[in-house]
Amino acid sequence: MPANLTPQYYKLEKEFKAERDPFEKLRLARELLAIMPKHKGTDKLQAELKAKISKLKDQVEGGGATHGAHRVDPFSHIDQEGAGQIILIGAPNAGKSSIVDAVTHAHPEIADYPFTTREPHAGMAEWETIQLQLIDTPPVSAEHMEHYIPNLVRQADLVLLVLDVSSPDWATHLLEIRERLEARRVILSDHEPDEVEDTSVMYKRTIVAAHKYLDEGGAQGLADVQNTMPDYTIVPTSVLDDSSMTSLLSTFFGALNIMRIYTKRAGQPAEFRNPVILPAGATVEDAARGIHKDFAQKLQFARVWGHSKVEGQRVKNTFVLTDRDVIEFHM
Ligand SMILES: Nc1nc2c(ncn2[C@@H]2O[C@H](COP(=O)(O)OP(=O)(O)OP(=O)(O)O)[C@@H](O)[C@H]2O)c(=O)[nH]1
Ligand SMILES: [Mg+2]
Repeated sequence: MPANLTPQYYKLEKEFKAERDPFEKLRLARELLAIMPKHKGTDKLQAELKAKISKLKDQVEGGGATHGAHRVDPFSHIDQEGAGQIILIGAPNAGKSSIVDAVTHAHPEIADYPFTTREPHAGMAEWETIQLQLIDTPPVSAEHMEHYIPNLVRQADLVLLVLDVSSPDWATHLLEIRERLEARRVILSDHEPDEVEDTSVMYKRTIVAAHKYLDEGGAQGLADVQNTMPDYTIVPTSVLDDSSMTSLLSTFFGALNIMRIYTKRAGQPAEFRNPVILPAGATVEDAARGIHKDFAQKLQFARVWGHSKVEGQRVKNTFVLTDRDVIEFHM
């Protein structure tokens, strides 16, 4: 019985065969299985593909000890730390490492020649009472993009697209970066749509750093970026302007759509150092669960102070919290 595979299948299969990165290969294999027509004629193909998926799964999950050690690409995943993971993407020399150097304790190599950064590196930035994780990456250009970059972008909460606005080349670089990522089904976007028709495509919320805006030509470049990308949040940045770095971190916090909830024990002051980080719109019950999974079940009531226009009132478990609320749980 003929398999009757579609042109779409053959196209994807070609991509699958050419892909070297195991994470991406696994994703493509699952996609292939999903679009494969399911009938007698494809039974053998389906079984083969399922075996490949299982092998790739072992590989990316670091398992499969019984099958011998598999080499896993060390750069395809960076463990999330802090309240959000932000990946910096940009052309060679745009200033990505300089930004990471300015706002975190990491000290990446910075130089006035392109392709200085060879590997991704994470650094933690402190903003008010929270920590944000920034990932510095090797540059993306028309000639080259490290194969793991799209995966890192997929896994991050937010992208910071770094454009050197003091150079008129920023527009060409923007186009090249977009094209490179779109070829790997990652679309930099001013917002993440609620629904996407093609689930293999990922839209990633992107903030733009109009970097080196204080340099010669920077003011014009900034204005041009604002005109070209009217729907994006654009932050003028320069390592010569400390306040621009603080604005950047505060913009990240806003775009992450999260809130900080502080806890207190009855009769004691609130603990303002380690907030519970929750998605905006979370409830008292979500906050309890965020601390411990048993907490939510045992919870009798809570009192909330702060920005939700309540001052220590008893509230229901379904009460919707606001950023910087203080909560006291009663079990
Ligand atoms: N004038 C000025 N120079 C900057 C600024 N930010 C970075 N630079 C300079 O720009 C050059 C490139 O900076 P990097 O931070 O290494 O750029 P990168 O994007 O990490 O470069 P690659 O690792 O090659 O992709 C260096 O000479 C920096 O000193 C800035 O805000 N203003
Ligand atoms: Mg760099």
